[in-house]
Amino acid sequence: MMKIYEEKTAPNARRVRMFLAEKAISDVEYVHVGLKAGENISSDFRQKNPLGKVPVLELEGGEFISESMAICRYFEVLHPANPLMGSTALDQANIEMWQRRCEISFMNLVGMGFQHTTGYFSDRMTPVKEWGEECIKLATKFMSFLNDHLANHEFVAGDSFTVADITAFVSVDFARVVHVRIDDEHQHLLRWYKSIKDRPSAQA
Ligand SMILES: N[C@@H](CCC(=O)N[C@@H](CS)C(=O)NCC(=O)O)C(=O)O
Repeated sequence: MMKIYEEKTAPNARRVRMFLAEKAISDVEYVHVGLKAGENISSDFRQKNPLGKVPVLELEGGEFISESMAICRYFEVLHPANPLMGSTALDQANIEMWQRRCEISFMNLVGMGFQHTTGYFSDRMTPVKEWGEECIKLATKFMSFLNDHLANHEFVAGDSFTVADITAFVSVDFARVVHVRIDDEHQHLLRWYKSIKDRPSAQA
């Protein structure tokens, strides 16, 4: 059976679990990797991913794939029904554009905000509190931008649920660790968030 090395609370791991739940793919064994304990930076784990990050997919043939979006892409190609990464060239480009916007200008900033303000990984990096605070500010600004975008769009990348919604949704939830929540005035973002939260995959 395929394996996914991950930690349940890690947002990147959640993106992959949500993606697989949407695709109804369940023939995967989840293997816990303790991040705080540094199991992911052990030399053994670096054989699976030299960057020492989760999630990592191990195929039955022994190949390893890391990077959440690469893992999702692998499953998208094998299970094209219910496309989450687009079918036409235009759809694929639009979804990729929004996925990257959400990942680069939101998810990664929340992650840096978390790491640099809490010192959670201070055994392996040097936290810079001011940088963390700036990242949180920028991530909060992105939520406002997303709210405006969602005023005219049902989903992040057009008319249907896609991987861009997964990245944005997981980032909103993860933002709680840095005490950022959706502003009551951001009605469009709230409407969208509630609709995604109601999907069974949000519990994955
Ligand atoms: N770009 C990577 C990011 C992977 C990543 O940063 N994973 C985090 C968990 S969400 C991790 O392994 N952190 C442990 C560490 O930095 O030591 C992806 O999309 O999978």
